[in-house]
Parts: sequence; structure tokens; C-alpha cells
Amino acid sequence: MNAAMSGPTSSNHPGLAAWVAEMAAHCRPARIHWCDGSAEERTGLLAVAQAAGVLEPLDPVRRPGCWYHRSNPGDVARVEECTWICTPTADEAGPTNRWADPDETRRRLLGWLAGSMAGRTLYVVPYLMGPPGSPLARVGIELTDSVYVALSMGIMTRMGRIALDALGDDGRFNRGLHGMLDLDPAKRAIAHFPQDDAIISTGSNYGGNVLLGKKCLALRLGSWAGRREGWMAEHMLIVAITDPAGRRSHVAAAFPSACGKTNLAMLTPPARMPGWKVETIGDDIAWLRPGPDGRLWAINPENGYFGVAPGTSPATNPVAMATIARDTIFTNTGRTADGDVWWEGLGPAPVGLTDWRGRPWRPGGEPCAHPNSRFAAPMANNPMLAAAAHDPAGVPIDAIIVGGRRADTYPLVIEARDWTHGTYLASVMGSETTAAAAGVVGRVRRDPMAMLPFCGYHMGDYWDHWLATGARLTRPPRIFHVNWFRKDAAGAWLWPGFGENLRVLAWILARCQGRVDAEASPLGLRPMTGGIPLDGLGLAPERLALAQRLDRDEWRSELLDQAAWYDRIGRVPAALRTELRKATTAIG
Ligand code: OXD
Ligand code: MN
Repeated sequence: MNAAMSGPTSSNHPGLAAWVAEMAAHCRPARIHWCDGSAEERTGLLAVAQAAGVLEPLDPVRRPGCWYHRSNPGDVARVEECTWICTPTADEAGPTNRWADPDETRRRLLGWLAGSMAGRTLYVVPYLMGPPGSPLARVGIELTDSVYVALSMGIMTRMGRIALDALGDDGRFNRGLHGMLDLDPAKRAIAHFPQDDAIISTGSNYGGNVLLGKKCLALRLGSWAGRREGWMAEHMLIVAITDPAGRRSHVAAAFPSACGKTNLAMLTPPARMPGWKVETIGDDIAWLRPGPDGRLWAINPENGYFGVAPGTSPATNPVAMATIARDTIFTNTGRTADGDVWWEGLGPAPVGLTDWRGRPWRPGGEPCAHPNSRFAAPMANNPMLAAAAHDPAGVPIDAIIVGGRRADTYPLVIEARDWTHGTYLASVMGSETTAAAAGVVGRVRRDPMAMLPFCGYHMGDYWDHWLATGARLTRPPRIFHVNWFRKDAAGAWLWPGFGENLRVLAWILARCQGRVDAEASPLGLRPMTGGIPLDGLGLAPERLALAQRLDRDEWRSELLDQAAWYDRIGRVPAALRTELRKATTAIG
């Protein structure tokens, strides 16, 4: 029996029409809906999701246009152990990825998907990553049997007709196939096929596993495409910062998942730093290419924010709070009795809360919101969105910042001596694990460039690509390493973080503009005394000195661990081994 069709039905692209027909014949849905991305379509899909119990409307006055979703309790985070890179050889995927044979994996996953959509709707979701007309923009088509995925892709990407128009009648597109398979954990797999520009995702309905434009296309396959085509796909936020003198700069920053990228991307300058302005370009992913002027130019391929809810509040991120005030899908947060959402860190808990599993919640027990609960909100809601977020050319990057969540060892800020030294600092980055991925939380692991779960090929080759790209830049960004998370011996934070991070950014930008000196240290360049503006902060200079401290014992064990990490990667560019040797000699 043929599936019933709805939506703009098909496109004039023969390859696309044939592939959709082939996949539909295989998965056997009852209906096929081609998404056009219109407001009317969204209203209809929301009604479908509500009728199916997938989404509940939130209070139309407190959260206009907002919806609530509870995932399956066993499907709440990215699953790295079920994420596969399917290249012809295991060597291409490298030692940090899980490799699987492409033919065997395709056969197995398609076997699971055969007939799996009986009685269901197959949504054909065309989406565009990047502003229309950008030389880096790419089209993906996600076939999914999840209305939650179709609606979330409508927030996170430029979805529907706009993507089909960009594709035209013969353009290239990424083929993504997602089937929920009753969320069976035994059939959970996120498989990437770089040689075919294809993705198959099964057995999950959680964000990073199933919103295929984000981690799968924009990073894992994006990193492959970048290497082939001479650009970089990175797990980085992008911001525009204007200082009181009117100087505008652009910063890209790589931090591991749930380490504050969204907060930095939406930073509100502290009251004691008048005249500063921060505008968001992206909060999670940057695609960067060398421009004809020898600078590195960045676009944000996304169109929305999939942010971690717990900890987000009017005090920590007022811009995010304004962004999620409407038209947002909340997943696995707590729910108030009067139709709003709540999570730890938002303020006093109202009475009558229901937790993320749907149980009545009382203080003192398990968290009300899952630690990885999320909001999916349109980029257009952001009151501090930079107009440049839509610029097909992107923005020229002045500084790249990298950093992890480290309670010890790493100072608040250091500057790399040059691009090669910065690539070394980024390649050995470590961070405590967070709830963004399934598994133990709080264990330090190396997360180079915050790309450990997202680099789609051999990590050593990826570092080589960084070095090769740097060599093409006549005006490369300066590279900095920051650690907002250092603690004192009593376990208290040494640096206040959040909006006050602008003080560190002020130093970074002054360095980029050649306006302040730095002093050499065994780890790189660091601020001179008084270099980071502390006025009005009330932070004792000794606390800053502790945050900046270099402890040789901590560094001796850190450098041994870095050496072991390089040995694990094996194919490490010689220039990076030289940097590690220099650091080891300098620490003594
Ligand atoms: C994300 C992640 O969702 O990094 O952005 O996990
Ligand atoms: Mn991320």
C-alpha cells in the first residue's frame, strides 16, 4: 500500500524524490509529510504532537507558544557508546571514535528499520545549515518518524521550503534517516557514513542523537567536509563584542558540552562595566574558513539554541531567559502547577512541582529537572542577536578561546605564543565530564578543542588540519586558554564567572588589539599585574593570584598525562610534540 502524502509533496530534485520513495518503501509509514516550514504547518504538527501526548502546551500567558516534552527516562542524553563512525578503515576514524564497518552497519540498521514505521507518519524535513547564500551553507534532509524531531528541527535549523530552494533541482544534500524503533536501547545507534554523506539514527528521540543537523552533520560529518574542502567545523560559540571606545571584535570559543558556551554567547556585561556590548552570533557550533584577507571567517550554521536548562536564571543568563519566554520546547525540566517550567537554579521552588519523570516533587530529594534538561528556542527570540548572525559571509574572528572545567592546575587565562602553541593547548584540553552525555559525571577527561565526541575522523589528522589551516592565515586569530572553574583548597570558586568573565575578555581583546603587554610563563603569556580589570568586583587580588597560580607539582602530573594522551592518539603532528616537550622542559 502506498503512503498518503501531505505537505508541499516532493521537490523537482529527482535524486531526492527517488531516495524518499526508496526509504518510504523500506520503512513503510502510513503517511509521508513533506515539511514546508510554514507557520500553518507548525500549528498542525503541534496539534498532532499534543493529541499523541508527545507535547503538552504550557500556560499561554506565562509561556506563550511554549510546549513541554518528557522523554523516555532511559533516553536523556547523547550516547557516545552507541555513536559510530563508519569509514572504510578503522584507522580513518582514529582511536577516539567508535568505528563500525559501513556495509555491515547500514545493513543492520536498515534491517531494524524495515517496516518499522507502519501506522506512523514519515516526516521529510529539509533543512539548511548556515545563512542562505553562504559559501559554507549545506542542505540536509532528515527523514524521521518523530513529530518532536520535526518540530525541533523547525526551531534549530532553517527548515522547509528555504532548504529546498537552496537545494534546487540537482544540488547535493546530506541523507539522514531517523527511526525511533520504540526507543529500544538495544537498537540505539547513531551511525555516520562520511563517504556517502549519510547518517542513520535509531532507537532514540533525544536531541543530540536525533536532531541530525547539529552534532551529526554540523560537526562529525562537517569536520570531514572541512578537512576535504579546506575549512573547519568546530564546537564553538561566536560572539561580537563592542568596547566602550566602539571597537568591535569577534570571538569564537570552544568549551565542552554544558560548560557555559550558551552563557558566554549571551553574556550580559556587569553593571560596573558600562559601555560594553555583547551580541550573540552562535552558541554551539562554528564553521570557519580562511578568507581572501588572510583572516578566519565564521558562520553559525544553526538557527536556534538547544541549551541546558538547570542553572539558567535571570541572574546567570537574563538574555537566555528572554529568549525562552516564548515559542520554546522544554524537555525534561520540572513543571509547575500553573503551567510553567522550573529547574534547579531558577529561584525558589514553587509548591506543587512535578518532576521530569512526572512525579510530585518535594525539596531535598532527587533533582526536579533532569541535569541535562533542555530548551529549544528560536535564535530570532534572542534580544542580543547580532545582525551578522544572518550574514552569508560570516564574521572575521579576532580571538579563539578554548578551555575546560578544571578544579585545579589550569590558570584563569593564558595566551598561546602563536597558532601552533594554541593548537597544542587546545589538543590537550581536559574537562570534567557533565550530564550532557550518558555516563559518569565529574571525571576529568581529555576533550581536545571540545571535539572529543564530535570529531568525525582521526584526532591526529584533525590537529594536522588545524596546523595546516593556521598556515594559510596571514592574520590568524590569537588563541587563549581559560578556566572559569578553578577552586581553592576549601572547594570555593576562585573566579565569579558568568557576566564577570567579560573582564577576562577585555584583557583578551586588548591583547588582540596590541594595547596591553603580557608576561612570559612556562605555560604561555599571562596578564601583567592589573591587566585584568577588577574595579568594582570586590575580588581580593590574592584570589586572582590564586586563580592564576602555576603549581609545578600539579603541572608535572598534568604534563605526564598529556604525554600519555599523545601516546594514545599516536599520529600526533611533530610540531605539537615539540610544544609538549618545550612545556615539560619549562616546568622542570
Ligand atoms: C549539545 C552538546 O547539546 O554539546 O550542544 O551536548
Ligand atoms: Mn554542544
